[in-house]
Order: sequence, then structure tokens, then C-alpha cells
Amino acid sequence: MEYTNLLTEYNDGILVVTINRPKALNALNKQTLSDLRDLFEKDALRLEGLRGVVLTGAGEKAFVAGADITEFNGLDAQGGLHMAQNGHDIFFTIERFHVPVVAAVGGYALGGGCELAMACHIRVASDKAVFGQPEVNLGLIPGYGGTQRLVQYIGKGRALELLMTADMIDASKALDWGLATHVVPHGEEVEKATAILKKIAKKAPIAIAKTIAAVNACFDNEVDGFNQEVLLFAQTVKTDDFKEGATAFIEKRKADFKGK
Ligand code: DAK
Repeated sequence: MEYTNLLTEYNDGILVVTINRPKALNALNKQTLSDLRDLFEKDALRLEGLRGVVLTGAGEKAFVAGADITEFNGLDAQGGLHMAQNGHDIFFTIERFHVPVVAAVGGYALGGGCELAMACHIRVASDKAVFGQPEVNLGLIPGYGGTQRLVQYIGKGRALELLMTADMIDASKALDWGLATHVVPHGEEVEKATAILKKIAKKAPIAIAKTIAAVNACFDNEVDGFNQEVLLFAQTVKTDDFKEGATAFIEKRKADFKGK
């Protein structure tokens, strides 16, 4: 797996992906988005035994400090439409990924960076993390799902205030508001994210994939989430892993899930 702006490390079913543009605070330029698309749409699907992905940023200061502002020059409405659709597609692919994706946020997660973190299933923050959607400072609104997902995580009033003031929040407020689920000392965020994924990796993989799909259905206007849950539940009932899980409980032993 070779990318221009991503570093990858694969061990024991956990893929750690580092956005690697530290001199630009890992800002999301076109190439980085294209790398992320290749990784989540193709390369990661070919990894044998993949059970989780950690997404993080290189350097001490940033997860991702936003879309790359240097690429905005000359952007017209048509270009903006294309750019937003492209970003939405990639971020939906992450949100709908079949294994959990955890953002390990060790610094600025601003604009497109906050949006990327929110497309992940879980966010672990270091005590130096800073979250915000400062697009209005540039005369823009978020273009990668920020107006929708921020409301989902922190509620309409708080989201509107952050989106309209461009205020930034620190890790402890992000934890308090439910944007992050853990705050750890700076430098330990990838380790914590990996530990969460290792815990999930012990569960039945199909049940984990269906859990992600069912929870996503809660925010999908095209489907009835409760109805989706019924359908997805029925799919888990027919798996070998369900038989193994129930049998293991009765036999008082640990289940050995095969993902079938
Ligand atoms: N893009 C490009 N370069 C960036 C960058 C960014 N977003 N953020 C930082 N950098 C670069 C800086 O220019 C600087 O480069 P050099 O001058 O060294 O060459 C380097 O990273 C280090 O940054 P600073 O020197 O500024 O570092 P400080 O510690 O002093 O400040 C900071 C850190 C994060 C507070 C500051 O860099 C900052 O305010 N950065 C910009 C934050 C921001 O406004 N991000 C953009 C949010 S808006 C769209 C879709 C999505 C979006 C927009 C449109 N469409 C579909 C059309 C999303 C928009 C956003 O993300």
C-alpha cells in the first residue's frame, strides 16, 4: 500500500493510517482525498483479516487542520459542487466501512479535519486536541458533511453556535459534549484507539459490520432505521458466528468467531 500522503502500518488485523503532510498541518488536499479514496474503496478491502482502522495525523500539532486552503483559489460554483460531492462520497465510504474506523486526534481537527474525524465511528482525543468548524471565517460553510454530523454528535444548539461563531473547543469539552469518547495524554491517542479496536476484534465480525450499518440507518432519511434493524438482525441470526456465540455461552467457554 503506497500513497503520496498517507503512511500505513498493518499489524494483527489493525491498520493504522497516518495522514502525512505535517508541514501543512495535514490539510486535506486533492491528493490526500484521492489517497483516502483508494485506501477505503480498494486497498483496505484486500487486507486479509482486517478488523479495524485507526486514522491519525502526522506531527505534534494536528490531526487535520482543514481542507487545503491553498487549493481554494479560483474555485467556482461548479468546482465547489464537484469538490463537495467527492468529499461526501469518500466520507460516506468511511462512515459505512464494514470494520470500525477510530479517529485518533492529537491536535487540530478543524473544518474538513473535524468532518473527517466525525465520519469515523469513534473519536479518541489527546489532551491537545482542538475541534472546530471555522469555515465562516473563510466565507464558506462546511462542505464535507459538517453541518449534518456535528448536529448528530453535539445537538443543534451547540452545533449552530460552533458553526456560526467559528469557536474551537478543547478535548475536555469535546468529551463533555459527546464528540470524543476518550481523552488521553498527548501521544497516547493511537494506542488507545488501537486498544478499543482490539477489544472489538474479539467480537463476531459480521455482527460488528451489521451494528455499523444499523446505527447508520438511524441517520439515513431513505430508510426506516427500526425496519433496517429487523432485517440486519435476521442476517446475523443465520451466521455460523451466532451458533458459535450461543454454544460457547452454554458450554461456558470463549467464543471462537470465524466471521462466517
Ligand atoms: N490549508 C493549507 N495550509 C494550512 C492549513 C490549511 N487548512 N492550515 C495550516 N496550514 C499551513 C500554514 O499555512 C502553515 O504553512 P507555512 O506558512 O509554514 O508554509 C503551516 O500549515 C503551519 O500553520 P501555522 O503556522 O498557521 O500554525 P499555527 O500553529 O500558528 O496555527 C492553526 C495553527 C491551525 C490555528 C492555523 O494554521 C490555522 O488557522 N489554520 C487554518 C485553519 C482553517 O481555517 N482550516 C480550514 C477550515 S475550512 C469545500 C469542502 C470542504 C471545505 C471547504 C470547501 N467545498 C466542497 C468547496 C472545508 C473547509 C475547511 O476545512
